Amino acid sequence: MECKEMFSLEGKVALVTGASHGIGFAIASALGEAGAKVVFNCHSKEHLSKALSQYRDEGIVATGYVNDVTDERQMHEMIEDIKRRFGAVDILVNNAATIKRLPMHEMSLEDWKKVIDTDLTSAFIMSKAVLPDMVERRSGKIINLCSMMSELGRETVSAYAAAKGGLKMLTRNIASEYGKYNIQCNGIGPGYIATSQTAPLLERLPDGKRNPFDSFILSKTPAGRWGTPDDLKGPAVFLASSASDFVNGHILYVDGGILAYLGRMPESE
Ligand code: GCO
Repeated sequence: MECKEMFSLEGKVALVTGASHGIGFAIASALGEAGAKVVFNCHSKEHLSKALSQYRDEGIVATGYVNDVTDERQMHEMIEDIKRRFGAVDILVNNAATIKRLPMHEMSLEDWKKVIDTDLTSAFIMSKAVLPDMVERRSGKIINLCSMMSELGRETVSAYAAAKGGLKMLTRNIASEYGKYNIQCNGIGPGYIATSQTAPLLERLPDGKRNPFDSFILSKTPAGRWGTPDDLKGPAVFLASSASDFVNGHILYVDGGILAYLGRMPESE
């Protein structure tokens, strides 16, 4: 198969959860630009209408749903509706996520469960819903949005790290259990990407000085910059396309080199 054809998603139905903005929006746009029919969901009508016009501005004819990614009934209804309108889902991107930054001993069980349900259980719900058709067709791609926190911990993100660590192993288990049906399940592990989710970490201090976390990430990233959602577009098309048909159970870290790097020495005083 020629390389150009290998990376084409023409004729494929791609569903990206939580894709009204940020990383999900960039990934869904990339899959659309590569030829896929883009379908996405989000949790509010406001986000939906804003996202649809932004997809239109990018020349992408996207179809959006407003629902709750942790509600199995709603997810099955959406998958069945997609199947009726466009055909079975060929590419599922489990991107929907939330984060709660609190010291663990201050985190409520409710906060913990909301993060685990949104970031991990939703991937189980969505993957379980699309797998029967993928098995029947002996073809399918599932991409799970993992994280630096699939490998590393840090203060205040216990629930998120547990969810993203679990998502890494769910990725490997789906790959192990369904690889024989020519279904590939891989993960994308973004580094520190400038989005609304990380905005608090980048916010300037009241005196205008650079946020210490911002400086810290720059010192830990060989690329010397934060990533942007566009940095994830190419890796997503790769994992969604035939170019990755023999890649399975792999977490592709798109992190500017953070996981490889001990960190830049502070300037001597
Ligand atoms: C944090 C950040 C990270 C990033 C991303 C890194 O609080 O440390 O939110 O979790 O969002 O997941 O891969």
